[in-house]
Amino acid sequence: MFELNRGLAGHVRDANADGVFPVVLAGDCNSCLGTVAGCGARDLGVVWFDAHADFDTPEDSRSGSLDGMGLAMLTGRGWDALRETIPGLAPIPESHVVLVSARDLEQTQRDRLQRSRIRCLEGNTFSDTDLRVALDELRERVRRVYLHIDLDALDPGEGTANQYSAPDGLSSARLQSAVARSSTGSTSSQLRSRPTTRCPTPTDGWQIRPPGSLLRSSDTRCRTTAEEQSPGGIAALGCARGDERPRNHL
Ligand SMILES: [Mn+2]
Repeated sequence: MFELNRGLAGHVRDANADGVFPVVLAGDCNSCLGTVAGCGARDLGVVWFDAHADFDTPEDSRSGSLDGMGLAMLTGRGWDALRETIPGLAPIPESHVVLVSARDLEQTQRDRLQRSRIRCLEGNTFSDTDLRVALDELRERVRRVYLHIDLDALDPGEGTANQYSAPDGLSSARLQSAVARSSTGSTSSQLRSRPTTRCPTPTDGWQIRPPGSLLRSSDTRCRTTAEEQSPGGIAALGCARGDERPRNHL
């Protein structure tokens, strides 16, 4: 995973240097590490859509799942030595993170979140005003936003993104609206990238690319596919194999 993110950081950095908007389609939320490293952590905020907090460290995880540690690592907790091997990666302050739709939380995970400075808008219980206030406060602290979308933020009634989907998530319309709000006022240079996760089905015709691969705006075929299949600008996930569900928590 760390080796993959070292490579991803370089691709994202190159895309930014070329003036290309980076959209990372990944089957693993830990792609956040290489993506943020490639964009640079300075003045960067994070809006993280996910049914889960991904805020465990090896010391406090009960599952041992590395995929449940992405946001913890991004904010500077756990795997210190290996994180340092990702060029350009620096911790994002917790106060620069808005976590949206997390609800599949053990009590210890909930307690850790509450002790942190991460702003959490839980499940589908928050109002549009709650979201607007959280985003306004974030914009006062940062100049750019890294938008991370794990599609298990969606309610299972809308679609099942992975085997860890949980009830009481967002409707598709609400997710798209929230993503749009998160992007409002951002230029392509301010909204640095949009990693997304989604498990494609064999029949839906999405372009599949290896985990961590990068779509560049010059790649007309893939860009068009993502836009066509994802009205509202929510892009797709590339899984390792087209008809295989992710085996790990996203
Ligand atoms: Mn998740």
